[in-house]
Amino acid sequence: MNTKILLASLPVGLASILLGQFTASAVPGTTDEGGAAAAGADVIVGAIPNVSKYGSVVVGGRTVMAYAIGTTSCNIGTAQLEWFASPDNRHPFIPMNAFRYRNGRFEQIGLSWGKHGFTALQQTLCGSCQASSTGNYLGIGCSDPYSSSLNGGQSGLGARHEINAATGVFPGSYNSGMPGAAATIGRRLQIDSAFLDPAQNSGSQYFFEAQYIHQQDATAGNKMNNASYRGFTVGALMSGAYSLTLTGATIQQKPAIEAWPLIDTNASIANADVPNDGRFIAGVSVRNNGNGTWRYEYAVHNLNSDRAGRSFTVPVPSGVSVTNIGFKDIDYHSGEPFSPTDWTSSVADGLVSWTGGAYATSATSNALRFATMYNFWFDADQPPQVVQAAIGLFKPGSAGMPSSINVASKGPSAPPTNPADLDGDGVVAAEDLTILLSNWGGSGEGDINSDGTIDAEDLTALLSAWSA
Ligand SMILES: [Ca+2]
Ligand SMILES: [Ca+2]
Ligand SMILES: [Ca+2]
Ligand SMILES: [Ca+2]
Repeated sequence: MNTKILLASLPVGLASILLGQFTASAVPGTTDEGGAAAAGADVIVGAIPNVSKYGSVVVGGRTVMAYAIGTTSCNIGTAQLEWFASPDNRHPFIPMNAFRYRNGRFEQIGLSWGKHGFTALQQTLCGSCQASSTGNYLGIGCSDPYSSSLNGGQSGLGARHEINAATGVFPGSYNSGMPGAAATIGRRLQIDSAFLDPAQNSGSQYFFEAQYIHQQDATAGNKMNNASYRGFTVGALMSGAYSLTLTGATIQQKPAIEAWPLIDTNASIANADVPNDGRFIAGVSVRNNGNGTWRYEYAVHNLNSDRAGRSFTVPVPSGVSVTNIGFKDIDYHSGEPFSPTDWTSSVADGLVSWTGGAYATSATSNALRFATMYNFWFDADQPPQVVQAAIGLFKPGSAGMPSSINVASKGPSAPPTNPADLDGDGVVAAEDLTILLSNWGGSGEGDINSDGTIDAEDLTALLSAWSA
């Protein structure tokens, strides 16, 4: 009998005592607009208390290590939260993720299928609890613990592709047509050993993230605060997998990408909400390479958009040299139907773009789906300025809905203009000389050295800047 089932069979007060309840301060919820909590049920992840490891399996030459994290949820809303076990679909779906910050890049390094919740206990992690009399509801103010070993139970993990994270709606009976779980790593939070190996990861910082997806919470307008994160460190290799140790407090109601600006002073993030859908969060960090180029690093996290992302574009003014374009996604596993094919990049029409397959071609093309983060980067020979980047959407929206959304970001600024290029056409040539001579002896256009007179000095400057 596992802890959850044991505790569920006990009176509420006794169960809390047996759990040795850790405490956390109650945190008010926020609406999608950041104001006071909306009325209705409002689930959050109150704590990520523990981690389980399950060894590793070599897959295609990669050593894949398997983990699970515990999640204690809280209902910080004003109504009881439905918690009916499958085949009823009124329960939370709980995907788990892992991230790494290394050399200026904040990236996803692992994902699991999602735990389908069953039976709510009525505990007090987030404050006083108005307990429900049954496990079919999480009472107002109450918390419910899922240990890491429970969240790692393979039979309780459901495929992500069945989930609409924007509405929180999914089939009550999960994993229809899906293969059984592979030994050790199947369906669990899988991380390639190379992402963890201390010998290859000097200076890396790591974070776990868990999210509760729930239709009642979404309907109430309370779905933007459903992810929380917590740091971890990597220890010794034991029994086939690195030991991972949780560090610091769980940061409630924030996805892991929120850690990026806290650990990288060059980084900033911004939300991009898709009307009638969900939220993307896009981060950018720009650093001077010290050789006349700047590295532009982007991370785009899909919190709960069902339409998903199909492209990412950053404006690039003419004359900017873009090199070293890169892309990194996170591949699904354990039989999820999604393509792993990397997006392709291009520089054209004043944009650097990354694009994946079209929904019209295949509904299982590689898209930036909920609870995943993709990375994009390039070098440019100009320093940053504030720009609007754009996320192109994968699934078509209903009538009147946009096909892409903008998000505040940074991109290369325009190259400085040559003061001798008087007509601004990019070259110093006869047209510029004509302008200078026609204004000779006067001032204004043609006064290249800005001394108030158009004279021989300006002619010399123009001729010395003459385009080959
Ligand atoms: Ca919520
Ligand atoms: Ca891929
Ligand atoms: Ca010119
Ligand atoms: Ca002059």
